[in-house]
Formats: sequence, structure tokens, C-alpha cells
Amino acid sequence: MKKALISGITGQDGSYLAEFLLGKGYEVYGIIRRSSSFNTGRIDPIYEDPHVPHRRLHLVYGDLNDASSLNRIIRTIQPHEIYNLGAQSHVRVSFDIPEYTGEITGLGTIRLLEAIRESGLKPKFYQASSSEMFGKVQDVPQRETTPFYPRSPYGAAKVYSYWVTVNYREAYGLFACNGILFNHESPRRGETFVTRKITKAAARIKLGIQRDLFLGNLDAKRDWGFAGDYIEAMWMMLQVKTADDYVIATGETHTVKEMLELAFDRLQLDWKKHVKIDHTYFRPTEVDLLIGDASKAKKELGWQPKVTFHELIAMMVDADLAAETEKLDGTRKRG
Ligand code: NAP
Ligand code: G4F
Repeated sequence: MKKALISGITGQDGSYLAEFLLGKGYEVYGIIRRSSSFNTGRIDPIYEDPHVPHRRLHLVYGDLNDASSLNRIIRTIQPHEIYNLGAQSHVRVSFDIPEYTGEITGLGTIRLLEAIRESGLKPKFYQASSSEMFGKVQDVPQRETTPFYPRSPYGAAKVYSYWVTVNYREAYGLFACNGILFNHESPRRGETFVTRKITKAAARIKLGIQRDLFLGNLDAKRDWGFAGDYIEAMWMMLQVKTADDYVIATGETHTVKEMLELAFDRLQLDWKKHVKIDHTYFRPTEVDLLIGDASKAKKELGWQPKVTFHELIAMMVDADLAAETEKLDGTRKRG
């Protein structure tokens, strides 16, 4: 049976990837970090779903900042595939904790690669690279050959991780791939990323439990896809004959304002009555436009995004409305 190891299993992508790999018959190992409160909310449903083979899911404590834990985990599990999804992944926050972001999002990758090299094993390796590396874009649309120009400590850390992944492929013959993924969202998206912040607020405003929504730059453009489609591309990259790097994107771009309008429209709300601009959410340097060209992945991997932008936003708004309604009903019952 194939064994996969996922760093960042408790995150949005990690939870979708774990479900996907379990469905493919893998034994799945996830690295979780010690936390003072529960941090497994996204993967707990796997244990509760009778259709998901959760006995093949194992969680191990470790940290991308702790090389000894990574060495031990790789030596004991001996995985066939490793997906490095763990990161301090918030761009705005990376300006507040730049050194920590470099430590985890940058150096964390080389710790994992070194642990692989020192183990003498040859697992396939996936690195969660990001369209944030394109930053101040040098091409429109952005593709694998577009030069990087990161605009944040996060983007710079991801560029470092990208290049060490390429280097370990070339220097040591490791099957190592970079998936350069453009923004991807879902009902499991972290609540401080803009799409989820908006869909959750729209639901709460509709239910009368929130009045205002504070946002930053509404003019930035992003190429937003569905996380469930994107994790499939990660797996596909590790199934081809030769390791390579691929852009994963929809090829469509929308402003934050368009996304906001769509989310509020779904609940018959006028966003202009509720949204207030708060400069604390602006970044010292912004990435103004992202739009990806995924032709290489389509041609070589046979990958295609399935969920459209409109379907994605509708899915997120509906999920947040259902969740907030359930919370409200629970509060009323207890009251
Ligand atoms: P996410 O929801 O923020 O998840 C990040 C994961 O990393 C969480 O499981 C987190 O654990 C873990 N983590 C953080 N610090 C760690 C550490 N020191 N050691 C071990 N694990 C640590 O991110 P995501 O949206 O799923 O994205 C997955 C990966 O793809 C990230 O590397 C991200 O930078 C990259 N990426 C994301 C997108 C996107 O649009 N979503 C696009 C391109 C690239 P806790 O749960 O304990 O915090
Ligand atoms: O949702 P965001 O925070 O995502 P961002 O910065 O594009 O980063 C995400 O996608 C990257 C891929 O390109 C990943 F690598 C990264 O890990 C992360 O998943 O912000 C999107 C846009 C930005 O232009 C931001 O300035 O929305 C704008 N924005 C406006 N108001 C806001 C807000 N962003 C956040 N988080 N919160 C706001 O209130």
C-alpha cells in the first residue's frame, strides 16, 4: 500500500488532499503541531464519516522548525510521496512576522528536503509553491517561464523554497515538483483570507449578527479556483514519469470588489451599505494582478479546473449561511 506524508494536513489543502488520497487507497500520515487549542477541525470529519477509510489516517507530532522531528518521521514512516503544504501562509501577516515566515515557509522546506536526503530514501516530493512568487508581474498571464518578483516576505520565502526544490531535483536526482498554485478557496478556507472573510460576513449580516465588514484593497485582481480541484493537480504531478514544475490556475481574473458583489448579491444584500475600508488591511507592497496560464498542466497532466468562479463563491456563501444558521439555532436552544 502506498504511503503519503502531508505537512500542513490541518490546513485547507491538507484536509482535501488527505480525503483524496484515502479515497485512492493510500495510507496517509499527517504532521500536526502542538497547539494549546484543537487544530484538527478540518480533518475531524474524516473520523466521523463512515464512507472515508479513516483507519488509514495517522497523525504525528512534528514541526517544520524542528529538523529532528522531520528526520524521525521520515525514517520511521518511509513514505512513497511527501506533500509539503505546511507554511505560515498569510501574506499580510508575513510583513508582521517576516523572520518566522522565512523560518517556516522558506527554511522549513530545506529541513524536509535534507531529512529526505539523509534518510537515503527516494520519496516523490511536492512543494506548495505560489503565484505570490510572480508578485509584480513580468508577464500577463503568468506561466512557468515568467520571472519571479516577490512583493512580500511570504513571496520571497516561497521563491527560496521553489529554488531549493529545483536544486534537490538537479543535485540529488530527487523526484521533486513545484506546483505553482494560484489562489484557491473553499468553505474550508481560513477565515482571514479575503474570500472567506467576505462570505462569512455576508452570512452573518444576512442573519443580523454582524453589521459592518472591514476590508482593505478592493482593486486587487486574483485568479481564484476551487481547492478541491487544485489538490488533484498536486497528486497528478507525482504520477508522471519525469518531475517538473507546473502552474495551476483557472485563467480568469476578478477584482476583490467583483467577488464581494457576487457574494452579497447571492444573499440579496447591498455590500456598499456594510463595507468599510480599513487601512490596516492594506499591504506595504501589493500584488495587483494575478492571472495564470495552466496550459502545460492541461497538456502534460490532463488537469482541468471543474468548479467555476461563480459556483465557487455560491458554494462558500451557502456553506457559511448554513454554518452560521446552525450556530444561531444552537445559541437560541441553549438560551
Ligand atoms: P493553510 O490553510 O494556512 O494551512 C497551512 C498549514 O501549515 C496548516 O496545517 C498549519 O498548521 C501548517 N503549519 C504552519 N506552521 C507550521 C509549522 N511550523 N510546522 C508544521 N506545519 C505548520 O494553507 P492552505 O491554503 O491549505 O495552503 C497550503 C499550502 O499551499 C501552503 O504552503 C500555502 O502557502 C500554499 N499555497 C496556498 C494557496 C492558496 O490559495 N490556498 C496558493 C498557493 C500556495 P496549523 O493548522 O497548526 O496552523
Ligand atoms: O485572500 P488574501 O489574503 O490572499 P493572497 O494575499 O492573494 O494570498 C493567498 O493566495 C496566495 C496565492 O497567490 C497564497 F500563496 C497565499 O498563501 C494565500 O493563500 O488576499 C487577496 C487580496 C489581496 O490583494 C488583499 O490585499 O485581497 C486583498 N484584501 C482586501 N481586503 C484583503 C482584505 N485580504 C485579506 N486577507 N483581508 C482583507 O480584509
